[in-house]
Amino acid sequence: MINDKVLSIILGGGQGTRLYPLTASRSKPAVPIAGKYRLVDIPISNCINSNIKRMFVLTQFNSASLNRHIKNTYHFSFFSSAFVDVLAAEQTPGNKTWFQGTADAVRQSMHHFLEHDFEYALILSGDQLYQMDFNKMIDAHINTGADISIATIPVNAKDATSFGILKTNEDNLITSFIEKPNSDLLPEWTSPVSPDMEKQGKNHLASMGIYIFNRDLLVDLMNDPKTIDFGKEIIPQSINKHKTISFQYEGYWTDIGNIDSFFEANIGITDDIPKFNLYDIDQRVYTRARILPTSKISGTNLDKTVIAEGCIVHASKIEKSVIGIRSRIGKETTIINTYMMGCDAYESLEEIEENNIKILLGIGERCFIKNAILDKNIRIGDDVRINGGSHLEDKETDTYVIKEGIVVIKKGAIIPNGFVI
Ligand code: ADQ
Ligand code: ADP
Repeated sequence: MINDKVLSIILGGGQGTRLYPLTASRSKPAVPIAGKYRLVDIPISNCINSNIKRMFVLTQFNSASLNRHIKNTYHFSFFSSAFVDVLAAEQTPGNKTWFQGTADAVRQSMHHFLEHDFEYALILSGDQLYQMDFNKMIDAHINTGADISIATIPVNAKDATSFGILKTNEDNLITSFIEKPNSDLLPEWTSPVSPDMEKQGKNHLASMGIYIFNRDLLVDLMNDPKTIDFGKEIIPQSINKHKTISFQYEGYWTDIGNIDSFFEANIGITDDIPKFNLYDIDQRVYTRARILPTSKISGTNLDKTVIAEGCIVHASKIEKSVIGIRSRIGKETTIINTYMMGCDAYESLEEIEENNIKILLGIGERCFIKNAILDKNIRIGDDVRINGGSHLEDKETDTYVIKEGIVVIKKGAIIPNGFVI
């Protein structure tokens, strides 16, 4: 059964500069995560699991890879009204600019949404890792007679400055809201939270950037072209004017907007009990069914490591790492605390011979790689040493970027034998 009252709008990303260089040649929703998925699979899967099967993904760049992934992954029955459509910023006679912000992205795409019947618009962020049943939030929205609902989560003071912070009354009505407050303002912005959250020092209530709007109100709010962002204008201006309700969530939720949090979220899935549970059959994460062979591993000591399908691994040791689809790793290589995204294709023995390829796709022999993200289709030669960590300064070269100690090897980069970072 499809929830035919709700239309989902996934904010796929602006220019994605904080995730550079992973977004150098692809839009943010297409960034590969957890060895075999892409960022956009998370909100799409949450919607499918909540029976919301009409989705628009708004993105600044119309990347071929995003369209290809969505087209190849989300096939719905011919007889169903379900769809996932990508809407990229487009020039029309009335609109000559790119999306200026999140509200502007929704405004510019409004004519596409209004072709569909819906009562509630569910607006989601494209760069968050979480598993949430949206039906509970929709029920609360309807039962409280809200105009707008915002999903909220308790956070600590360190994180609070990166989020919209709000206060509620005893009926969960939001009474005040401030977008990304300075730390000196935080003492005025605490909220009563559960004893468990209190113990973790999480006594500020943050917006998760997940909103439900009643259709007519959204149409109305989008009529004002001066409002650019939900967080900066639409939400603060709606408090005390429209009935805006907080729907408090206490499960795992993380924003993966920058390299540091992206890295942490990926490595996090190697934990004994990962906070993001890919093994929950009721909360499946969907992605493209690629029909790859099983992975083949020889002589490797594996510890807390996740290996996707189609890999050929001869490494001596892999620890606390995520190894993506079709990865090839040579003998006597050690990999620690690293996210390797994998490859789009295999190289055949004929190709290697005919093209006289010296450095093969994947990682060569006797390498040491630690604290790194290896984008897709990289070629790392033999005896390469990549030792990421806080001792390294931020830097960019043709083949890699260092951000907060994490070495990011760019997509398709060739790292010669013996290279040291
Ligand atoms: P931010 O995440 O900082 O805060 P923003 O940068 O506007 O807000 O991004 C929200 C979502 O929209 C992200 O998924 C982003 O990729 C996407 N996005 C940004 N610009 C876009 C554009 N031009 N076109 C399409 N998509 C775009 C917001 C709220 C805070 C809240 C946090 C929770 O403003 O109040 O606390 O989300 O993460
Ligand atoms: P990304 O967005 O991750 O940077 P793309 O989606 O653009 O990458 O490319 C991935 C797709 O391209 C894969 O689905 C794969 O089928 C195809 N592809 C890329 N390189 C090759 C290749 N050398 N041979 C065959 N297919 C390829």
